[in-house]
Amino acid sequence: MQKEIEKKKALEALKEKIKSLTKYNEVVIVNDYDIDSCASASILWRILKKNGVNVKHITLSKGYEEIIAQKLKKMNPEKIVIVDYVPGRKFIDELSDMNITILDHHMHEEFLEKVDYYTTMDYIDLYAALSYWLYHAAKDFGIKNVEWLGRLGCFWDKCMENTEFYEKDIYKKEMEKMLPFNIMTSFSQTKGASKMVEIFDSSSSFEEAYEKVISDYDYIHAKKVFDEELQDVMFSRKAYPDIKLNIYFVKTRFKHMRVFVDYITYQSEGTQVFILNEITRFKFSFRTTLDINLVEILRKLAKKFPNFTGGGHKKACGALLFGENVEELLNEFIKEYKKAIQ
Ligand SMILES: [Mn+2]
Repeated sequence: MQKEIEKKKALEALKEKIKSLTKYNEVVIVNDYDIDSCASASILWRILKKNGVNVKHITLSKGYEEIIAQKLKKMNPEKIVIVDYVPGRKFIDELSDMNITILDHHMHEEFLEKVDYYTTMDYIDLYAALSYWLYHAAKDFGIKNVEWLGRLGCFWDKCMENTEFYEKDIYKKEMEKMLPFNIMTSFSQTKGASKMVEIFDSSSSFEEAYEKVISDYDYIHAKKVFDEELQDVMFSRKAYPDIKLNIYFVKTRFKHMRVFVDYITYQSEGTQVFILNEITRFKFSFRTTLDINLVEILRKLAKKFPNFTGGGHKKACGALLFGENVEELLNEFIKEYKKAIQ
């Protein structure tokens, strides 16, 4: 009951935010590379367009913030809306003269209060995709037929269980059908995601979007690479069965290891850590199905290791380590992790 009230509050506040966006003549929507972010961008695009706003899309991703900041300055739109993405401090400072709104569902970050900032987490401790919230808000703005986008977002943000979309074994049952979307957006830094948003905008059903994805030349190439690389990733596994922990070392031509992270964790129980060696830094993904808070563990690690930074959701986090001390960090992680699962 309490949850229902909070859910309603989160939704009402989101609708207020959207309403404030419809006042502008031109809006640029900035999205991340993942499916939820692309789906969110497409739902918001539909809503704003229908309400007379001139809307453009831009895809962002970590490592591209400087380029995109310059691009946005040149475009100089009346309003910038960032969906489902937590930008770096520098990005926010760089664009301090511009009119920015952030629509998000990650854990609240204080430094984002500098701009107009909305996260569902301020209203409800419920992990649901941003596209899920936008799908539910869309009806009020005269947009129907976007349930499939919210559903896709929930599937790839792995939060079906917190929504009406959940059924038993849904991840296993639908993996093959959903996988092409994730492969397409993860192969390139931003190109696949831009294409994904375009496909979402121009499709009126899941089936239509699916057909467009699987017949895309870039997708066909990426699928081949995915099949080859998956074998190596599985082979790299270091298992700690007594504490339900697996550590994977990823080597990939994909720009985002998330495609492997998702594919493996969706079929796993316990906690999975993925490490990608990017030469100048190590990239981490943490996932768990256990009742622990990964964000808290990462915050503790960041205090001990100044060259380590990370965050995200309780059960899914990303992090970066600038340096060589991976082993030391992993040992510390295992120590904190053991405390947390007790
Ligand atoms: Mn998301």
